[in-house]
Amino acid sequence: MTSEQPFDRDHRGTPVGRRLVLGMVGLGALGVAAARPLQDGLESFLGAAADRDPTGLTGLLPNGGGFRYYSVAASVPTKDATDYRLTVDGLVDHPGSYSLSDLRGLPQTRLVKDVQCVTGWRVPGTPFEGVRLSRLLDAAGVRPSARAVRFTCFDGAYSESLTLPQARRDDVLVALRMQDKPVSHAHGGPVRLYVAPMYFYKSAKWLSGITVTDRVEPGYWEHYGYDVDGWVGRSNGRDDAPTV
Ligand SMILES: Nc1nc2c(c(=O)[nH]1)N[C@H]1C(S)=C(S)[C@@H](COP(=O)(O)O)O[C@H]1N2
Ligand SMILES: [Mo]
Repeated sequence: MTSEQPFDRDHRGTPVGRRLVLGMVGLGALGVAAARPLQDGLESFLGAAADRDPTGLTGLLPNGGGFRYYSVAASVPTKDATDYRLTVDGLVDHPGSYSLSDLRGLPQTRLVKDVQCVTGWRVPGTPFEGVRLSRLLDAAGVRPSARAVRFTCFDGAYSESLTLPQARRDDVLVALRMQDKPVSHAHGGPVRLYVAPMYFYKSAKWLSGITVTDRVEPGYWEHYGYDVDGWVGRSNGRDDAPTV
């Protein structure tokens, strides 16, 4: 199957807040010594946003570890063990919700693979750890009419989707840890999706909802032309080396 060129290869056409942050991250290329004063300046410039989102902006320069920060929402609330919930609903026999400690109490799987963004950047060998999505689906009792899974986020804006066979893969995690630390707010913590074989836009940050559906509903970036089946190296008109 041939895929069409996404018309928005650079994740453009998004709200101001994200552009501002991307501009800031770009300064990391100037190096540690140059970045420090620039970062201080940007932090005061970004004061209003930082007030609303105290952990989201500051850890990015100069130690981002190769990752670029993305959010389509101008600000994202912070959630932790006291108020985080992950709901599972839709075409299941047992809808419910998980707290962070519920998720921590389930068997954890650790994977170490490259991360590839559809805009071109790649980060080698990144550990992700969490609960297999298939375990949560099995616990919920997926009904026979189900075909797909939709993911929603507490940023109030982003969404993603997978077919049921994709969602049941062993390398798809509800991730609690990234780079051997709890997933930080900037990286979508406390809980993000991790879809190892697909472009990183599939790995929804700030995951708050898993809804089992009867058909794939294209996610946020897919409405802008990205492939729903976002296999690294086999979609979006790209030929990157696979990540798995
Ligand atoms: N909620 C949410 N999840 C998201 C995004 C986003 O904007 N919002 N961006 C996606 C894209 S395009 C990428 S490359 C990665 C970036 O993850 P990072 O910020 O941890 O580097 O998150 C993905 N998940
Ligand atoms: Mo991306």
